[in-house]
Amino acid sequence: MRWAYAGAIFGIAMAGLGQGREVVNYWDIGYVEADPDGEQQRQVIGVNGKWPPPALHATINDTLVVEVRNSLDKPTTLHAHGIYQNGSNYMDGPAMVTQCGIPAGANMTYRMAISQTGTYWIHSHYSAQYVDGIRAPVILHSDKEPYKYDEEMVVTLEDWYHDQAAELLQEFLSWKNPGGAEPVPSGALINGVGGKQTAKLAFEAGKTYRLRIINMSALATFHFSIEGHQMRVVEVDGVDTEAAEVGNVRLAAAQRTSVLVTAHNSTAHNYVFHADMDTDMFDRIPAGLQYNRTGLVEYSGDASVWKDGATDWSAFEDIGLVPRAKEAALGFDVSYTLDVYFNQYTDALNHGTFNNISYVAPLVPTMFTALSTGADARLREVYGPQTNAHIVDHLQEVQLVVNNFDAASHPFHLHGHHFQMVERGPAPYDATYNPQPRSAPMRRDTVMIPSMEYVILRFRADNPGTWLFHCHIEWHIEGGLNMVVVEAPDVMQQRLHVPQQLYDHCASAGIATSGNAAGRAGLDLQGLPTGPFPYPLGWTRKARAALAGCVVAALIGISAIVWQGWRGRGRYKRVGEGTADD
Ligand SMILES: *[C@@H]1O[C@H](CO)[C@@H](O)[C@H](O)[C@H]1NC(C)=O
Ligand SMILES: *[C@@H]1O[C@H](CO)[C@@H](O)[C@H](O)[C@H]1NC(C)=O
Ligand SMILES: *[C@@H]1O[C@H](CO)[C@@H](O)[C@H](O)[C@H]1NC(C)=O
Ligand SMILES: *[C@@H]1O[C@H](CO)[C@@H](O)[C@H](O)[C@H]1NC(C)=O
Ligand SMILES: *[C@@H]1O[C@H](CO)[C@@H](O)[C@H](O)[C@H]1NC(C)=O
Ligand SMILES: *[C@@H]1O[C@H](CO)[C@@H](O)[C@H](O)[C@H]1NC(C)=O
Ligand SMILES: *[C@@H]1O[C@H](CO)[C@@H](O)[C@H](O)[C@H]1NC(C)=O
Ligand SMILES: [Cu+2]
Repeated sequence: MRWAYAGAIFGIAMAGLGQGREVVNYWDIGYVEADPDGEQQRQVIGVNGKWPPPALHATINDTLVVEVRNSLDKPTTLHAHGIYQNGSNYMDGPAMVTQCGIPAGANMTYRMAISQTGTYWIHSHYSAQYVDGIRAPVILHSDKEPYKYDEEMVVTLEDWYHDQAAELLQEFLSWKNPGGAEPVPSGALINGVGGKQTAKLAFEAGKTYRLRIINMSALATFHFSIEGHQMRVVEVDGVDTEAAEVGNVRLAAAQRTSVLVTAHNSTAHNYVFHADMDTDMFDRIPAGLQYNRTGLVEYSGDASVWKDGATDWSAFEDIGLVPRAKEAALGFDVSYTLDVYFNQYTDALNHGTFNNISYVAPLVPTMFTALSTGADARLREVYGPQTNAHIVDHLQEVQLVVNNFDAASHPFHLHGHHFQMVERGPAPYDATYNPQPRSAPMRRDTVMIPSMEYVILRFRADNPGTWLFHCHIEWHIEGGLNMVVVEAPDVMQQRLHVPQQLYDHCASAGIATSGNAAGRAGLDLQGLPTGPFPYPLGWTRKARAALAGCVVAALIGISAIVWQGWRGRGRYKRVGEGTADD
């Protein structure tokens, strides 16, 4: 008792200085076997010999520490999705943007000062690794929650694949898949269970629950609803909102929503809840795929299930929500328009692109280039033609106009910031149309943009660093739908002190930590791979098929050594890939 008391005093004393506790978690990341849907045992990536990885909890002003040991046979990294990393860009995690992968067998300490509250998640940002299961909730508690509730529960929704992500990726990025059809999941998991098992939420009569719903999908969007219960949205992506009554919530990959649900006073019935995957994104629906999952809100073990099947699928519009902490719409000192297209490129693969540039990782992580190139760091060219770097100055108000010209919806995520959703409408956005900005626009960190619509996003450049902006569908990240905001490189150079371990990881992988994207001085980018490029205008489908056919025929006839050579030349690195030969 004495110790607990002393601990509490200590905690309060520290909080008085504006500093919380240090919350240390040990994460030994390694392979484990799991069979969450009872349909197929497979190798997954877990933590401390278990899967799913445990949720992380911290309170505002704490320092959240994750001591990682990489027990995989390949590099890994962790990205705490939605956490600002203010002054600690190097803890953000995307490989080849802010760090090299943590080499197999090495360790890394992620230290994150927590200045936020709400519902977040953490996942590997190395290649398509998170699809293999290395993803977990991060719950950041407040000392003064704006809403009263009796208990909280985390509800994770994720699509699940029976095959290894590396194999799926190979099939996705293949000349045999010129249309870019994404791998269709084998099923969906609710709180880590699927197949014939039923996820249960235990409710007690009369209590009010906060459900923190997190979409940890690689591809699927979910619609969530509970039969016979009202839900009130009170948080999206860590931003507290005015309570909004809804029949269902829609969550695209990487989005989070908290809803308050008040339990009935009677325990006479249990109720069905729904988590339906939106099949619009699926190229095909394999026989037997259970895309509509249900679970049980359980009041009593022997109560009958109350069913009327009535679910409210009315549209859920996040842009109509109102944040509790209201901020006037920002203006903009700089505006970048980003046109989203998917097309087959000259390497015969289908690529996701912003302004017809498909992202290819540089040879030096972008943060190290920003830190080591002095005044040149303000030139877009030093980051190389394929990183799609966009430079913004310290404290500028920045506008991103994103036109989604693709046939599918995409959830876009900006690292390091919450952005305001200022406006949306049919694409393309017409700059002469100057809409009256919303008075207190909603903020979040991941926005779903439907096909042929635009969204205008604004944020203040108050967090010096290199921040990825990308579609959060894992297959599209790998297909190149990324770009980097290089925010205030001059201030980064003054303020960021990169821990030695990051340099060591790069050194052991043979990756340079200074110079331009090619690791050279000035604007000499010799050695940096370029392309793939769009096909020249006028190239017909047939001509492209013929070119792809030629490449393939040539490859089949050529020896393995030449194949390796071709692969080395034609290959480009994507986010998350450390070395050319992994
Ligand atoms: C967190 O720090 C801020 C400013 O330093 C302070 O106002 C707030 O009370 C602190 N909150 C907690 C829970 O310690
Ligand atoms: C990594 O950490 C583990 C345990 O925390 C330790 O046993 C091991 O020696 C460390 N490895 C390296 C390469 O520092
Ligand atoms: C999760 O996000 C994906 C991708 O946008 C989406 O297809 C899926 O329906 C979402 N799941 C939920 C439960 O919202
Ligand atoms: C449950 O009972 C309380 C107290 O009698 C009442 O205020 C509340 O409205 C009831 N809730 C429901 C959902 O009927
Ligand atoms: C799945 O749920 C959707 C609503 O999200 C509904 O329109 C559809 O009919 C359902 N399909 C099946 C097979 O239950
Ligand atoms: C980008 O590609 C699209 C689709 O192929 C094309 O319509 C557009 O004109 C291109 N934009 C630029 C700036 O080249
Ligand atoms: C980062 O911290 C500075 C103060 O040190 C603050 O002005 C700024 O708003 C913060 N930015 C974010 C995104 O948290
Ligand atoms: Cu996408």
